[in-house]
Amino acid sequence: MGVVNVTPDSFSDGGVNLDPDDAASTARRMLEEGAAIVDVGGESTRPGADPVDLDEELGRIVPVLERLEGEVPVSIDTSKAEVARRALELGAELVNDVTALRGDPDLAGVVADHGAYLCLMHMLGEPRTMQRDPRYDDVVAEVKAFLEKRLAAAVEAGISEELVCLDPGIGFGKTVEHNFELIRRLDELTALGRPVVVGFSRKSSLGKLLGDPEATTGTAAASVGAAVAAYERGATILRVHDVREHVEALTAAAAVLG
Ligand code: HH2
Repeated sequence: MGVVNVTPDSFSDGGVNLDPDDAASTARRMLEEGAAIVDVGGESTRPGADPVDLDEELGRIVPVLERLEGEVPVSIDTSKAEVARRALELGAELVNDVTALRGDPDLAGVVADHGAYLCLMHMLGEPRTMQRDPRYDDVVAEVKAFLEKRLAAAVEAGISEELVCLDPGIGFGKTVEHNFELIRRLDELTALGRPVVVGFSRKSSLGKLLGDPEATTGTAAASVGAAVAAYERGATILRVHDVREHVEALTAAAAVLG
């Protein structure tokens, strides 16, 4: 899954794809490089980010999706029902909701009505405050219990279980150690029986691991290392910014694993 953030403030590619022509050509390039789907987002969820209002978010993503319709498989990274509805009308197939259907009471109905795929992600708190001293007794057990509950809520709302994938939410209310433990014990999440998505790409835990305590991003090479380890432990969808590097590394890893 390639990432295209149509935002001025995303933590690693903010501003790069703000022009819809640039965003569409980035998405097409990612498809050529081997992405199966491109995740288009109009609101940054980086730590400390402020929410974006509906018109602003629509104004960012609609022109991009209009340019991609029918050409590139699209996932829409949003928590807003109205943004998801417009995106699905414009051909998106997956709704990637970092609030796991807790943000907008109308989102589940929109996903169900369109028969769309859905990604449910774990987040502790909300982006503005989530990195202020996150604590868990057992991060993996708590993330697992949360995802199980949100999956049940999605099914209850009429979304077919076969259309749902689950994501531990790397960096969303987690310390560096929490993030690595989630990947180390990923088998406990794949045991839920749904495909697991991992988005470690360029996240600050990678920069911190490599010795910069103030890092806000991580390198492509460190991202690839984390993605390959996650893949080996059962992740099926890797959400990444550097598609070519990840496709090459994962192709080699797949050949080794058989
Ligand atoms: N991470 C980000 C945004 N959306 N969705 C899922 N399912 N999983 C993730 O790990 C995830 C996500 C944050 O990364 P990015 O989109 O690059 O930055 P920003 O939120 O600043 O736009």
